[in-house]
Amino acid sequence: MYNINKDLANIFKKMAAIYEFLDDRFRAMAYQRAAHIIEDLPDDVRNYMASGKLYMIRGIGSSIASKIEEFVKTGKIQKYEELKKKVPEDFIELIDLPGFGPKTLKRIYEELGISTKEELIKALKDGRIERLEGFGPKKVENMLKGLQMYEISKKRILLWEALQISRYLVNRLKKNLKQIHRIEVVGSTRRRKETIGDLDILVTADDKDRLPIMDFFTSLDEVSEVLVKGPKKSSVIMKFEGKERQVDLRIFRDEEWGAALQYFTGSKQHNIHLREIAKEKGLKINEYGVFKADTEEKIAGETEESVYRSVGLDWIPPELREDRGEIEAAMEHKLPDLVELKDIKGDLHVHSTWSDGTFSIKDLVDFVRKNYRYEYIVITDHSKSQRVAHGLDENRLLEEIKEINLINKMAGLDFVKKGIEVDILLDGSLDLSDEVLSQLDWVVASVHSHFNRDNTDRIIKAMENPYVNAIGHPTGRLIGMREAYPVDMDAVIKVAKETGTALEINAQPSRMDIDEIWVRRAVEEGVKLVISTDAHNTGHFAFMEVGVSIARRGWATKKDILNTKSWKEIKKFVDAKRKKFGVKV
Ligand code: DGT
Ligand code: CA
Ligand code: CA
Ligand code: ZN
Repeated sequence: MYNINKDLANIFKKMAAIYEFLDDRFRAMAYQRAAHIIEDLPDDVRNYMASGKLYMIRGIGSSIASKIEEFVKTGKIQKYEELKKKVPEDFIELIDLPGFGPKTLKRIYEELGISTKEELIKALKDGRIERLEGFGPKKVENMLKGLQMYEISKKRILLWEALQISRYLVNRLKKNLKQIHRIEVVGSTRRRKETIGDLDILVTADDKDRLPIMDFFTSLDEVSEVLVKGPKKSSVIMKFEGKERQVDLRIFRDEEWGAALQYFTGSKQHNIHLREIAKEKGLKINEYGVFKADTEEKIAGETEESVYRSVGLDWIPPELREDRGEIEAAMEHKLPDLVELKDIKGDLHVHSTWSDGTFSIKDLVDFVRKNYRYEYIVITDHSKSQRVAHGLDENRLLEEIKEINLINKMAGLDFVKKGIEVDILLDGSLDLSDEVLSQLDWVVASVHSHFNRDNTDRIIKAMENPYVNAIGHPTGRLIGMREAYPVDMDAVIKVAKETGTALEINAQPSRMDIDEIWVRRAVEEGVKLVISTDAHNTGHFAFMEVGVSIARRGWATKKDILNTKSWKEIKKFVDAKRKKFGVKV
């Protein structure tokens, strides 16, 4: 079944915001905390319920646990329905947007008598809100931007979410419909774009089985509306995590599989270019196959390879199909040998309970050793200026180093590496001394403040520190929430190369930072990249998959990604930088 923790967490966040609006700080905090705990649970709450452990989750009181139970059983929380009636209806969707929030909305409601989204937008634009005490033009600009990003994010979901939904649907269809011969998710999800519009699923089956398949698909629990229902194509609206998604299902014959797969994977630009090439060769490509233009004779279509081969191309990995030079490369047999998930040997950015992670180092190690074939992980907790994240000062970091040494010693391994995610301060200096940084195996430096200013100089200065090995989430964007801060990435890439510093591809689903465009530029410039999950709990290690997708979409090969290498090689990278700067290795 589809994991419902996120749905629940979203409801609890809304409840927290409403309580805040109603000046009930105590309950607001309790629900906020519950939302975070549920988001971070490694397992679906229904499994906790089934095994009788729901009332034992740390930090969840019995009143909240009973609401979880109610939600699982009825799909609703009565208390939430009651609370919603106590604030203006339109505020429910706005109340947790960046720049809005319960306090802001409350003042707008009380001081201007505004209670609808329409009036609110009008007041943002005509200066009424700007004139409220403590608001001003900057705040209003941020609110309008927040609203705009929210409207966009409603239309597209994150790749990670699309993959979870797709896999859930594919499993349901496969399990219940033995008539299905082949099934694949196509469209932008198969190309692993960072955000996804609608979901496209392709299957093959015998003609007589088409209708029963469509009957099953259009009557799934999650379907809220059937847009089109036919024997070849159906489109429905499904509801996941409170968001509406369109899902298209198309049925083809087995002999058409490759052509349909190719056509519906897209992208549109890639397909257009491919068909131009076919035309020059006197061929015609459509979703049913490749045909001779004059005689209509079918010459390919059962496999995707056959479609590409028919026009003289190598098979092209879906991640590259954006018409950005991949067709030319396939023609010359020069496609890059893209990095794969199985090449990854470890994770270089992991948080533990020493800062804001959910699990102890010991638990993280046990989990990773059990579930992944990694050779190492690096614990990189936050440094001291991240107060809300319980960032480490020099003394606590030294304590953490001791604990790591002990864990390694007891296991007779050298699996856990000592690291830090050190804050880059406003002037580009770091938040911990070189003395202590020099004792670490790996240092990630990140910007976590002053998102409005140009951060180029700050990041460059950090890269000039001999102990900094990677820049974490280099552009600071949060998809659908916060744009990248101003930063000259070309300059950053240049200095990364000169100093021997790696750039991070942060695999957190809403970060995907750096993006595919900058990955490709870094690869072209010969800058080393790392793919890191920035894990704050054990469930996050799985994000590596989408990090690898971004790398692949940026044409990265195994040799471009440092964490495809053994620790010995990574140490060489670290030592080379220290030598270059003339400090002790
Ligand atoms: P999305 O849904 O906005 O994230 O992006 P896609 O790429 O999944 O786009 P979608 O769902 O409209 O169509 C899926 C694929 O089907 C698309 O990548 C290429 C193919 N396709 C759909 N409609 C057309 C069309 O009118 N012309 C061409 N050439 N291809 C199409
Ligand atoms: Ca699509
Ligand atoms: Ca579609
Ligand atoms: Zn960070």
